[in-house]
Amino acid sequence: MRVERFMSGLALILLALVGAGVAHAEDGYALWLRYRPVGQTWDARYTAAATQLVPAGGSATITAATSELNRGLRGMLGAVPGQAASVSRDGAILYGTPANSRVIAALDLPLKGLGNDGFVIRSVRVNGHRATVIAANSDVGVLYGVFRFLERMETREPLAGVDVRDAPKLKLRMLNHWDNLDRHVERGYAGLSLWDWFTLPEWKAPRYTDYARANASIGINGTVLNNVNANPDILRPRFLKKVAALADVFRPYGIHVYLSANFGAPVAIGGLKTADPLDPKVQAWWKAKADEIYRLIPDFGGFLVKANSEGQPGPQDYHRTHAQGANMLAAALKPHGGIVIWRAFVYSAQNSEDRAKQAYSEFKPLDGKFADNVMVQVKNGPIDFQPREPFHPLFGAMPHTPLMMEVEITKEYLGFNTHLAYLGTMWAEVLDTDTWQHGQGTTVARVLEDGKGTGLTGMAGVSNIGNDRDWTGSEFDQANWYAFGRLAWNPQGSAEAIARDWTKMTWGENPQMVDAIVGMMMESREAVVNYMTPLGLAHQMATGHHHGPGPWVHNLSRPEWNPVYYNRADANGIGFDRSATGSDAIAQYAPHVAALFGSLNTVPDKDLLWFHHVPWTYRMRSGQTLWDSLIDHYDKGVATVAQMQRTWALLKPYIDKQRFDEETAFMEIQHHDALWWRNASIAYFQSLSKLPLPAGHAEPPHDLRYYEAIKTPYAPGQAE
Ligand code: GCV
Repeated sequence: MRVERFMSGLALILLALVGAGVAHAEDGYALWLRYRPVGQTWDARYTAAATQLVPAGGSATITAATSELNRGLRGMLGAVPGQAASVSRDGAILYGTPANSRVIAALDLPLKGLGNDGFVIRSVRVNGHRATVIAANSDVGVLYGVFRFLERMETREPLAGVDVRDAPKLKLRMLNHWDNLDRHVERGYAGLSLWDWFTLPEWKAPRYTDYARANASIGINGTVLNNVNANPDILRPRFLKKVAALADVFRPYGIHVYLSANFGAPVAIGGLKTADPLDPKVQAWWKAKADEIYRLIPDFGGFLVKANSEGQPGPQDYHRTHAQGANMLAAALKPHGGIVIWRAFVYSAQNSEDRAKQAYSEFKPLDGKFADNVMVQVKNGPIDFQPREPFHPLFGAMPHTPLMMEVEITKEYLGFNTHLAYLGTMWAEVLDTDTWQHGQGTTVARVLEDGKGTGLTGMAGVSNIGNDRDWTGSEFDQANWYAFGRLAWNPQGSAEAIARDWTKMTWGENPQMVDAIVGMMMESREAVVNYMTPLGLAHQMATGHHHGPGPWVHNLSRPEWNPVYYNRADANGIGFDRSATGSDAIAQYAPHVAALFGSLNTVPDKDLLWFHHVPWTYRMRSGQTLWDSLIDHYDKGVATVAQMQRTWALLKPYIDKQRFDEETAFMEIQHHDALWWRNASIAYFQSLSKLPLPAGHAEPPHDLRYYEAIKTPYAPGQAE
């Protein structure tokens, strides 16, 4: 969708809207659950469909559903309908399970096959009255149905004749918080951690409930509370009580709590001399720890583990495999129904193999060797959450192991909170890609939907949530939290449809405004790719904090932490040869995919420099030289941001001042940063290629030294 398309129409519509009244100031706290008044067009219709609430059952989850209906209907219709024990008038909303309501049971709704979390929303007749029934096999399913019902109202969908039947395609839909016990959030750009460990467990801040509401509204059902670079102290009794308090708040909303476990905990806090997974004392320690946790939190989800990666301890410290480590923890959790999520994000400075190959090399031989309550969590791409990566080869290579895909909602490599980058398109791109594992059609989404006989399927998102008033550090980053939940519920969902729903709920229903915002969102991630790392480049970010460009950096202690490792640029050309003549990373993909990526004739332009080293003068399929095309992409990225700024400026009359002003300022920052990226990258690559810029493209205003000297002290989100 092109942003320009909306521009001319917008200008006209704006004229009509001026004078219609400016929306009142908002601070973003309400997220997409704003429940703003529906206005004249919908008022009568919705009011007629919401005259009475008839809950079935009295669980905390049904109580939460009732309070959400009250909140939503009060906001949208201005009044709360009365509550009744049975349907006694037209327009009742009846919600519950067949087990708790004979009326719902008698309706004989198609609940079979919907599992615990699916639901049906349907217009029915009960006791001779028109009613809407929201039914499920469990109370949590009912709650999801209630949120979907309210979302229909927020997005102004008709309620009359409604007939929705839906269930999540993945079982685990999980946030991973990289929150430390001192409340610093690694790669967090929205303030401190939400978890106030110091005042827990006594003070359960109301915000914890709002966090649970927001997650439940998009189907998220698990949360890992602490950083994968895990402080073992989280497993001490003092902290477990605090964890239990949070679990109590989240339980009615169907959210299970998980913890990142430090593999070295038996030594660090257990007084043992070893953490060797085959040592019976170590096994007994973890078993006792699991028992202790489940006494406090009966529905505890399990452990997430980062082992033997970036300095974290792990089984390899004792010459054991990742599978031996994972299975030992899995045995401790198994009697309680808990699971282990073991991360495949491993690479080593001592290993000279192409970093993109190392996780596959480590894990592929372990396929089929994990216990049936272990999932392997694989990042979307083989390196590390870059603006664009090809899909991780493990998705096509572990036919016997349930895989969870990990994406980074927080924008460590995409400009932090101030760059507008809608990540729904990025994740959908990966999910829709065909691994060819079992022939054509084995997309990453389908791989995730296959529990390999264990029933375990899932997707995890590294949270972008902090204690900023707007939760995520910017309005548009809320969209990424929302999109993550929606895609984890349905990995085959449409990024554009999700952006549209979010936009209507977050900014308002005016169709032209919605089109304009959705247009911006749909182009935004590609803009970031273009001004940061076009044509398959990756990891060109400055050292440590990853803010701003550093394509020249070559002196870090670990080779694979240096941007030059990835761009391999020299006087002759640029790009990482991962073809058969290079690192042969393509061989980790199915033959069809390997052939596609491995040949210069077929590799998509967007992945060119990821898989190939080519001369600066290489002829692209477009007829341009690579050099000219590279410059074009940088400029296109900057131009798209400038276009987004113009579109946004036109939206001023539609949007409340606080949110409008903030985004205006953030876009200024983004434009400045995009230019910085463009100029610094061109200055560096030109120092090697010695080629002139193509006609019509401006020289960088400063020399390379100027860009190399730029520092960003105290950038947020850095570990140290
Ligand atoms: C939690 C990247 C990030 C690290 C992060 C790591 C991981 O390397 O820069 O901050 O550590 O990924 O996913 O474990």
